Amino acid sequence: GLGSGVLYPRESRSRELKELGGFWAFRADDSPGRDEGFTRGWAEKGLVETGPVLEMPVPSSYNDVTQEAALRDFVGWAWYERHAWVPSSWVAENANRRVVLRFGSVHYNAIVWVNGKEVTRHEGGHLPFEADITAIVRTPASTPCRITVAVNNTLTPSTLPPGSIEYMRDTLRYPRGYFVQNIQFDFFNYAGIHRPVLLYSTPDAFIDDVTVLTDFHDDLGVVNYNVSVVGADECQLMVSLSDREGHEVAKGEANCSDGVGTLKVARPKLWWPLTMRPEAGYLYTLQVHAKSLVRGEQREDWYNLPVGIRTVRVTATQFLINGEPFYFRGFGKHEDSDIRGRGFDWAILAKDLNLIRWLGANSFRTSHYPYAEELMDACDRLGIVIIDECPGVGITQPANFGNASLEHHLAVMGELVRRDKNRPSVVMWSVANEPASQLSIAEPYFKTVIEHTRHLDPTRPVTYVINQSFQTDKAAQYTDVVCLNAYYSWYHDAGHLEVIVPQLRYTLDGWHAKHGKPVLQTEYGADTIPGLHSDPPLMFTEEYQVAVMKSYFKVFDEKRDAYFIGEMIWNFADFATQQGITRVVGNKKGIFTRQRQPKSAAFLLRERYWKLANVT
Ligand code: GCB
Repeated sequence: GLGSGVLYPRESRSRELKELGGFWAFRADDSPGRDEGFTRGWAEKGLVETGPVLEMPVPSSYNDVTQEAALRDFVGWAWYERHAWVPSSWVAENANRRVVLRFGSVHYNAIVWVNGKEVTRHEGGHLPFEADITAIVRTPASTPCRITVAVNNTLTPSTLPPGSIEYMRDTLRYPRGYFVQNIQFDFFNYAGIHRPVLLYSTPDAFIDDVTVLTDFHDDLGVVNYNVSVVGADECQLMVSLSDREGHEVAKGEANCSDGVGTLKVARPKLWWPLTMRPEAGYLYTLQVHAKSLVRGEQREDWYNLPVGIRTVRVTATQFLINGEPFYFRGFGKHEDSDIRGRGFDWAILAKDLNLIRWLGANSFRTSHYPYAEELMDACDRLGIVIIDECPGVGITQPANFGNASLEHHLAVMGELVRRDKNRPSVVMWSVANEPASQLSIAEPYFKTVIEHTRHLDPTRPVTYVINQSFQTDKAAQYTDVVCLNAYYSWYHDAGHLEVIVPQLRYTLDGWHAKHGKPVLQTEYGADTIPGLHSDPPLMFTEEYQVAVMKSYFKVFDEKRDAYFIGEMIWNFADFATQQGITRVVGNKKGIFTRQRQPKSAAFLLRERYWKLANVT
């Protein structure tokens, strides 16, 4: 629940962690009702004891790892299990520690058992959740505990993203039991344990959450902190801020009962986006030290939080970071790669970061769901600016605007803000991508979601990404920035490059005139099969993608000094989608292939982004 923090687990003097990556036992429940795991007690009896298992890597999507089409397209409960030793120093009688089992993300619904006892459930992929399992692993100590996870990727009209199951009962045309999962978004619905699983341990009186808000005036940096400690009868907080070299630049104390205070830093080194200053992504470290009493005994806990001092503000025409106009040079991305699907991978992460820097880009949008914390950490460090999007993609049917949808949407924004609130890289929240914002119901719906998000975090602008026209959209009035997706000469006027300039000009001007807000192009592009060539350009060739880009650039440059605050091409790399007649083994709008090799477009974008880096 949201009653607690979800701090990224970091080692410290008082905190230890243990990664549970590697092979887990795995079985997809292909019984007709997909319910055998529950009726036959797989969690209670053990997965290995109740049937055949595969070895499944964690983290990874399970879909592309085997040769089985049925597993690639599986819908329903899939089960994972492994054993793990809990270090005895964590559970010894006088250890006075707690043991937490944490999942970086599991898609979509998850139920977790330890030694056959349910310890937590979580709805929704892409966000972390955890369970305090101290009581269960303490007895009997010195045996490995058994961790079982059931994962269900079924989407409904009120999940985020939404979907629906359609049963085909006409047995003349379909085999018995045939059904399809209809999804309302353009990427493959990968499933499994997608991000690292950890066991970690803290003292039983522990730092549960830290929130920082930063500001600066003239030559004084301000770091407001709010710390909550759980499990202590009494406690004192010592906080100190040190610079990159480890020198303390400010310190303070607070009583845990309120846990708030302000640190002041003379001549602060501000957090700047990549290429805006020679030194980008400057991070201080906030060391939080809690000294507690539990039943008269002392406890100490330490947690170190990276802190970037920066401000974000939006005017009618500009996006300001540290008071200076910021122009987004970026793209939409996906967490997507061969074999692992949406599974976290350090090598893919490193490659993507290197390509971002190679391009001279400074930003991206986490289309269309929150990305791994390991990536977010790197962006904080490197000065890469992020529009942080929740999984609100495909909200296109009236059935997706009901109370259950809204409640879940609000809860997801709560979880997202709780996870990413301290990140300097995150400069804006996106609550949705291309919703049916022309519907009347969209107006109160997005008013509520956006106001809720602003209430959770008054310091960052809030937006959603629009594919409606300025005449039909009903909810942009509630956003801080107008974010637009458009595919001129692609989905409309296919092949007619000459429509791009007039249509884009008309649209950008129309949006700005109507709302008096800065406008950002969050998507534009063209599918491109690498190696296809034609001059004059034809759709799907590398030349066509380049020609589309050049036409957009013309208008972007016209509007840049007026109200136009940035460009994000769709997409960084090719990515997997569900099968369909418009997708040739996936969406091919990447400027890189799925294997991260450049198409012609990548070189053009690189030239442009570096040129813009030097003028903006
Ligand atoms: C969009 C969507 C994105 C798609 C893209 C496309 O507008 O936001 O998810 O992949 O168009 O290529 O059609």
